[in-house]
Amino acid sequence: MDAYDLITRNVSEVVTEEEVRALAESPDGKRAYVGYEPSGVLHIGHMLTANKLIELQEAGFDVVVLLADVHAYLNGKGTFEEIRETATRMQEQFVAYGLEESQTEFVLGSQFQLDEEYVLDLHALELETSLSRASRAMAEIAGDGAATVAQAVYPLMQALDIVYLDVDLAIGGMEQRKVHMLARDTLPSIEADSPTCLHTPLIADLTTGVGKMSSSEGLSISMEDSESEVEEKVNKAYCPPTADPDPTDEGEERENPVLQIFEYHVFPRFGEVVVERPEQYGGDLAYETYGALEADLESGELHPADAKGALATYLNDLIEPGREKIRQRRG
Ligand code: IYR
Repeated sequence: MDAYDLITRNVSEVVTEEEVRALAESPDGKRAYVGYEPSGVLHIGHMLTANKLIELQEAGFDVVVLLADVHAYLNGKGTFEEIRETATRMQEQFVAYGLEESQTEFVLGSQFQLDEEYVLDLHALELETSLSRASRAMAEIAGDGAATVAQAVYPLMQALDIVYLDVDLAIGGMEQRKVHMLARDTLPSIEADSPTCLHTPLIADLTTGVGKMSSSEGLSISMEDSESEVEEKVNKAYCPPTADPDPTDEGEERENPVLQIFEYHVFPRFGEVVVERPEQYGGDLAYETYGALEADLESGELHPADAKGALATYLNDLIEPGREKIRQRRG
């Protein structure tokens, strides 16, 4: 796989293709980053952008993980002390999950976001941005309810982080795209370059296939789940024999979350998949590509229950080393 294909594998959007192609020509030493509001438990949504960071490390990028403590505070996630403590735990979990510690720079937002120069640049961006644009950018990050002034400042700080962390590539889930578009439009006003961005897909809600999986609502799989919890959750997942299910009666779009997790988590990290089946049901099935597995589910060759059994096994393999490290550190 060439560098461009590795960089863009499984992404929903690149902004812009031309800019990413230019980065792919000499990725060595280029800097890519993702920012996360600290939360104690690494869940499958974090793991999706982390998979991309691992691939970017393979492609030669230096990776920066921003533990966005000030952002979490502005988004109402708790007191500063609580958020700081969770940031430390989150960093440990990322390393346990597989981010190479020696190749990853972890930065706490408050280390640079309170500097005078940063704050003055922030005010310059505030002058350039309407409240309605800022709150639209936050719609998918802030959740429901009336936006606060803090939530309007948030996306401008996220834009500025790209400049202050001196990164060449900003990564985020699709819910971050409007913040990144705002950054592309407003950063030139402070004589900074428009950032190049990659957006990863969102995994649908596990039990309904509607909307996006969230750790605060519905079922989410996390690094702290036990093996049996992972099995139970995957068992409850929505998995019709197609990658393109019909909308709900209310007209809401549905996805197949089991297939999405195979595509975005299992194949990128394991390369191939073996679905174990007793001889009487046809014996094991081996897949070298995601497409082959999807085709078998659609044709009926692979039963959803067998697909779920295999998915739980692979997910458990993926999070087991991290679980073990978390256990050890807690003593
Ligand atoms: N908005 C992110 C957190 C975040 C991301 C970046 I990239 C930043 O520079 C700052 C914050 C979230 O929703 O978790």
